[in-house]
Amino acid sequence: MRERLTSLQDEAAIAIANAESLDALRELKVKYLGKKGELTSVLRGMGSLPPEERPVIGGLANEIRAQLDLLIAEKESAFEEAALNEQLATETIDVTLPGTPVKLGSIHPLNLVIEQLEDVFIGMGFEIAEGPEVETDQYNFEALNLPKEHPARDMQDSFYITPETLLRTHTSSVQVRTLEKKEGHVPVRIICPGKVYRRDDDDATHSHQFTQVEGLVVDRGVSMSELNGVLLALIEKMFGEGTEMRLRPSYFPFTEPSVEVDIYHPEKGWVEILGAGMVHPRVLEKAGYNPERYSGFAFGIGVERIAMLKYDVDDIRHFYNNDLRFLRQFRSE
Ligand code: FA5
Repeated sequence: MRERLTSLQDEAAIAIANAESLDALRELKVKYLGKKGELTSVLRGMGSLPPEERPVIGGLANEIRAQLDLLIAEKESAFEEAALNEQLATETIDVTLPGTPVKLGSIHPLNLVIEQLEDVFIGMGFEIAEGPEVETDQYNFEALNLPKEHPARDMQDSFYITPETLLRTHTSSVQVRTLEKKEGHVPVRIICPGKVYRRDDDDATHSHQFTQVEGLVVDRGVSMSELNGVLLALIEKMFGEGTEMRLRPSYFPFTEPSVEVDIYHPEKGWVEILGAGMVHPRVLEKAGYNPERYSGFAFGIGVERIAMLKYDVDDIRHFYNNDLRFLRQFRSE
């Protein structure tokens, strides 16, 4: 039996050494070491051995199994390494090849202008406030000194959702929300960028949905000259030093006095960009601020108008059409 085992060992060792593939190796493993393999079948004859020889033969069989296992494992890893080397050789990546270009978008010009306005006002100590686009009649009109049936409501024809809820017609609704939040404390110094909606007919300079940036300052002793200074700083930062600005007397029920602000464009002439004024005492009072003690100014900037002047856009509708030929021009900003 000893000879059978050693000759089996030699035969298996040669076969393993000559195996040409991983599959062949696996077959050899089954053939020699498997449950129905040759080593097992030799060992089945152990019963016929004298009892004192059994442990010796058993020990030899185990040694042979361990040795063949080792040979197989070594050969297996040699095959695996060779396969990996081949894969590495055939699949090398040429890092000098040009990559697939990633298509980069651009910031929308209206957002560009909003970001620039935010920078200007944050530099002057303003904070950014927010308010809802679906607004109550109370905040959009009533609290701004615009009771129902007030003729000035016609200046801002609205999209109503219910008799008491509408799409806000201006960002001025955030004025009262901010004052209420501040609960009578000063200073109040905020801007609020956002979308607004009106039943205006669309044309080259008007849209039924557009963007405003509201501003509000309330403190002791705030004056019209401070408003003038803030507007001048704004216009110089946005359009460059020496840009001409003019204040025209106007009317808003929530400011007194009220002005509209135009800037001069060499080709377009005077263009209105915002409405502003000193906060009406009644608005302060309704929001819990004593108008004897505090005063303030507010303004509402038309973002599209600024963008049209700054980037020479001749039709407001370009901002909403998502034409890539238009939008790509703002890539490098
Ligand atoms: C108002 O909306 C006031 N809430 C502004 C204000 C705020 C006054 C605070 C006083 C104090 P007005 O309706 O004029 O005002 O709009 C302000 C700006 O929004 C205009 O100067 C203009 O630049 C822009 N605008 C108005 N209507 C449209 C429209 N249909 N399409 C595009 N821009 C518009």
